[in-house]
Amino acid sequence: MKVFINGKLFDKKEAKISVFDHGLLYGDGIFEGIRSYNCLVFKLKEHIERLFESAHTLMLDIPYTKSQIKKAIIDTLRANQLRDAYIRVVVTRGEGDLGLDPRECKGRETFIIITDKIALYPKEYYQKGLEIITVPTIRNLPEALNPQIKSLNYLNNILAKIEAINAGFAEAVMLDSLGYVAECTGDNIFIVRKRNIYTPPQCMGTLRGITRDTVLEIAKRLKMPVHEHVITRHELYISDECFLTGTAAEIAPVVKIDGRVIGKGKPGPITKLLMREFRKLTQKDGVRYSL
Ligand code: PXG
Repeated sequence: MKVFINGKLFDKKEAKISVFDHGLLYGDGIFEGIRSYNCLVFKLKEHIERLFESAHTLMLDIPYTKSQIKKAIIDTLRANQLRDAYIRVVVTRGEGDLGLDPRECKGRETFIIITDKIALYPKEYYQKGLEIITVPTIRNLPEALNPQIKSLNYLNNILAKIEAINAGFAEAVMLDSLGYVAECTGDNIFIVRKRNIYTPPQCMGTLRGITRDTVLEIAKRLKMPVHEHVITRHELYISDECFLTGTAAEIAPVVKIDGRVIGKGKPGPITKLLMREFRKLTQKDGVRYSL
């Protein structure tokens, strides 16, 4: 495997950065998780835009233009001969000294692209649906560390993931400080009730997921009523269908939440329709590259 670091491709074994990198020392950096399907990079523009938005708020200078990043991603995919890939773009504050002050990172920011084969969730998750739980750790407050910044500091989500795993579940629903549903540890959440589709508004302590936005677009195109609206736990429990969205998960049906069966206890018809439409889109939309 070849890894892109600051303009050069390295073999996996040689792909190393400094222990003084503030990405490691403080989680001071940002990332994007992107996918390509059959030589089409899905929603590349949107991912690069979100990367620049995260960087803007953190006052992190990305040492490349958007089009240079696009080219670097495609060059790395080609170097690895990957048709279907998971692409991780990481920008850290770079090498500094042992102090928080970002001004001490005098070198360039570290820019990394790792591409690999995709590690999908087990197939049965998609056929049978997931059982998930709400966990005690609340999602970061937007006033503290806004979840819309896709930063290298994922401890908030990792704590929630640990709580789910300890309880024997694969995924956690995180609530906000008022007890409303925010999102899962690496996915956004949707419910369907009486043929209406609901997802929490992006201001409610959630990442503005690109898969989330894609699902909203698909649903609107199919003339399904969609609502970006606060969701309570009660509304989760009484929903007819529930599903999660994310670049890694795509659309994953949920059939049980906190022991309550959702709908008929199997992936619902609207979820399955959206899964099919999403799959179609990934096969035809995107930035094409040749190997
Ligand atoms: N919420 C959170 C907290 C996320 O981290 C999403 C929602 C979904 O966003 P997208 O834009 O992907 O629809 C994410 C995305 C990984 C990985 O390797 C994590 C994500 C995406 C891809 C890979 O852990 N998180």
